[in-house]
Amino acid sequence: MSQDLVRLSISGAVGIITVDNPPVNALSPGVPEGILNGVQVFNATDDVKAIVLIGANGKFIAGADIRFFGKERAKLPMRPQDALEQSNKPVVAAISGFALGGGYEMALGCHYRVALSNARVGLPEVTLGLLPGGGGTQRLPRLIGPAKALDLIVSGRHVPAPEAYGLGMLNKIFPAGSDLQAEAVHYANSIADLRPIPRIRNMKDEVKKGTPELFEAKRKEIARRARNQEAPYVCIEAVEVACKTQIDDGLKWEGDKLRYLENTDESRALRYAFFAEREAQKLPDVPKGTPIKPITNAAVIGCGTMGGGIAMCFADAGIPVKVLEASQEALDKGMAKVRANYETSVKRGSLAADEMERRFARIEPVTEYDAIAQQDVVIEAVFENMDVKKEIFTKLDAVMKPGAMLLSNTSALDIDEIASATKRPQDVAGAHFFSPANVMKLLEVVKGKESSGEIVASTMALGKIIGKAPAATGNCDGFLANRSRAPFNSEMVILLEEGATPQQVDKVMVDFGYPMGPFAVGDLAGLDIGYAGRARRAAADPNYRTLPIADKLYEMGHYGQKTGAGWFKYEPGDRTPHPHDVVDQLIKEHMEANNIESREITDDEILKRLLFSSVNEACKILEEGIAYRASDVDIMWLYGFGFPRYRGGLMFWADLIGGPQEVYSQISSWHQRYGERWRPSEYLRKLAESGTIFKDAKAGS
Ligand code: T1G
Repeated sequence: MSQDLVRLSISGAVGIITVDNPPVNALSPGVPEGILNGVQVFNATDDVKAIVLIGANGKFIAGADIRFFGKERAKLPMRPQDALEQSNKPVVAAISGFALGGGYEMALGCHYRVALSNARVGLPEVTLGLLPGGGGTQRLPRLIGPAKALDLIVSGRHVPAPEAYGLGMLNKIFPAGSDLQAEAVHYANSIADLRPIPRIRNMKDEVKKGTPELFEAKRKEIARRARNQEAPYVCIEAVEVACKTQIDDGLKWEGDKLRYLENTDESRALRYAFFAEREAQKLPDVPKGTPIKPITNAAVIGCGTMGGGIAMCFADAGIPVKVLEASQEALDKGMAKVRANYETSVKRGSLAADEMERRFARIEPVTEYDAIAQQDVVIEAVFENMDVKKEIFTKLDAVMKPGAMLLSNTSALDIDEIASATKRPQDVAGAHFFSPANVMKLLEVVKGKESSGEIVASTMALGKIIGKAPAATGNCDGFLANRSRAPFNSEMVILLEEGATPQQVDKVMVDFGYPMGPFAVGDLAGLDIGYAGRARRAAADPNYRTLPIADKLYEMGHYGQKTGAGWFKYEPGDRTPHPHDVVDQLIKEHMEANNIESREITDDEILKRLLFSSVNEACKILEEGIAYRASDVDIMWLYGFGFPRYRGGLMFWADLIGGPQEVYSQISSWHQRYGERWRPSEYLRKLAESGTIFKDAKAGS
């Protein structure tokens, strides 16, 4: 078995160990054994003077097999990376594609590391709530120094080969497209007789730079981003251990910490999120192998905040895009905003000026529909008015080439009604971006009843191409994301009617892990959007629970930051939220008018009122088959609403705090107290009774 996953061959005096475990050469059971065997065989083969470790299919190794964490794993007589390091014949790691986690740790066990220029390396374990547990925290600081090692291990970022070479993580780079095996064998011959063999365990100088100040500064630097998390701090401590102890003691310490971290809720949640994002790509009702439409260029209708941001997504992905506005004035204004967005990134240092110019040049402003007729995909991104959208789709139907993807960025409107404005509803789908579109990763792909499998699969593929996390939904008011969020948005305001304050609610959610509190988010997005949505839902549903405090605040002209006040008050040029006396007065008047006694509302009640209301709605969405699976709900909440990733997502978190039974019991008691809006969904009741957990819940009753 392990021989199939790892092949041995000889080229002249060089033994070659090839890892071949599709799709990413993960270190699944059999692979570590195969590598260990290869080192032993070639060390016992007299004709072999040097060894190359390489991956098949243009990839090195993606790291440990994440599916096996939290489970019993075979214990090897020796870890392959240690055997590589102790080999009596020099070993060269030949890296193409990626060498990540345990993959790069194998390369650190080797004595030399060479790579193609388009490869990338890294130790991303912290993104899974782990630490590099295969020697990375002890070897990397010895190779490149603790400061640079800290940055890479605590961020988990992938490092492009040229940068990795500059950091000292690689010994040599070959041009992309080179014959890596041939180059690596040639390189191995050139170092075969060099002595002493450069083993990282013998490098003592770099770790002397590990001062207490360095580690304290790192702990301060990550404090906000790493709130409520353990792994980032363990990663810092691991590098500190590397600077203070013998490597074998450090390796043992590291291994113990890995076994601890892999059983934390934080790591379980992050590993779940990793797979949930990939599971979301799977469309049960679209046949595997459905052709993907070409996406070599694009068009966006509308160059407002959303349209401009969407255009940037294409430009950032290297795809030329035309942006169409009705008037030259609107176009100029929109393009100026796009340029300003790019200039902000350049000022922040996250984008090079020359790259900004290249991206900006990919966006071509146009004012005529004929100018976009030959584009492969067009995304309508004008304001949320059905008549305007239908008028645009009628025009698109008239001018766009046959087979073009006709997508709408609508956040809630009926995609079937939009498609009915065309003669090709099979080519229409929703591509719902979240604001700011060039930043937020979620792409909600909305299937119309006549959307073809091809358009749905192509829109999902579009999401991946432009670096988004796509997830699909059926058609309903608000689709999956906003419909599941709507009860949360209501409940937070209703809590004010009972005595909570916007600042208390926001603090609860920020302490839970959100980057911003929901009231502050409302002020940022604009309270006019919520007002329109509530009016639409109230018109459609006589039982809709209105929010008089929110409506009055809007009707008084308080739209949030854009008017200097909303739920909070803002000083000019300062986004810091301050309590808003008008809101306090509205709450007071509401409670007096309705004879409501203010009561002490606990933080726990606030958290569960907001999140359980959305769990219940998500169960209805699953029951109706609007969502394929509960983990898609989690992808929407992680990437669309900033739900803290180390809690896995709305449904995964609900499992952690008791699952369907706990949620059903709590919601049932609120149903007694508050009436219809808290009626538990049938689907939730069945989950509670069947003992199923949320994260495994699928569409249908
Ligand atoms: N384990 C198991 N499955 C994996 C995997 C892994 N490490 N990486 C990818 N897959 C699956 C993935 O679920 C998908 O499956 C398929 O491979 C293609 O993945 C001891 C503790 C390598 C950059 O964190 O970042 O080593 O959906 O769609 O876009 O110190 O996969 O097809 O069924 O993502 O080309 C550290 C995780 C592990 C790297 C490729 N390593 N992987 O991206 O393909 S912990 C990582 C990735 C560790 C040691 C520690 C990406 C990729 P399916 P994909 P891609």
